[in-house]
Amino acid sequence: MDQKYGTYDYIFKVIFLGSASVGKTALLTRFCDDVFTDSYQSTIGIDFRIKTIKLGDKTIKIQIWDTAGQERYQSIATTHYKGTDGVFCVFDICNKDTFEKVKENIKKCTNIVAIPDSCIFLIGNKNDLSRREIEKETGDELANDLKAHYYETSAKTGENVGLIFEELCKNIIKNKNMTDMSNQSCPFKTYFVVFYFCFFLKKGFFLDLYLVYYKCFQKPNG
Ligand SMILES: Nc1nc2c(ncn2[C@@H]2O[C@H](COP(=O)(O)OP(=O)(O)OP(=O)(O)O)[C@@H](O)[C@H]2O)c(=O)[nH]1
Ligand SMILES: [Mg+2]
Repeated sequence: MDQKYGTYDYIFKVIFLGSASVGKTALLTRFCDDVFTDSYQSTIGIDFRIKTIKLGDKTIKIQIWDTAGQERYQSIATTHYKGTDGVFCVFDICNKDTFEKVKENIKKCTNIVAIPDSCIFLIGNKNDLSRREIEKETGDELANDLKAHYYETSAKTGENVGLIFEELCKNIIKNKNMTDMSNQSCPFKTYFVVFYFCFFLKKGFFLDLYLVYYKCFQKPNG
């Protein structure tokens, strides 16, 4: 279903989660500005950017929230989880500790907002480095376990950075369309049952028929 708001078809809220220094801000900066810096400046609290992309004939505005990995800012981050459509949970493939925090990071978010499994992406970042501690298969296994998707990226080279945003947006759209369809089919079934109930009771049949008809065709999800 089209959601036309001005010059774009969809607007989604996407959030980056993960331990400190895994490359959340670097991925965001690579995606929004196509630049990378080697210096590390930890995010304080939370930050956000907006980027518009084209997916086929649809224009999608993505509101990207970048949380701080440092523990002392976690309470600030959790207040911004509401309304999230999709999640990138990032770990550093060269740092096992950050991989072991993944489940905890996802749980903190999904305790506050319900996010479909298909809209949770596990991201193994820094795959330009050779000193990896987490193999690709291990990342895949955890993603399977979480029923999430797994991608390896490099904010440094830009590998897969555009792809993860496109794939996440596709999944969010797919999920929203499925939800719309199930919301629309249900009221019709309900009114159909009410109609037959009225018919067999033969009480005020024509009035009931009129009410059922009116409610069914007035609006799809009324
Ligand atoms: N080689 C390499 N270095 C990276 C990559 N991504 C990030 N870095 C480096 O890792 C360090 C941390 O990156 P940030 O993006 O600031 O990490 P963060 O996850 O935002 O950290 P917090 O804001 O503290 O939560 C920086 O020095 C980056 O240059 C990558 O893909 N490859
Ligand atoms: Mg950061």
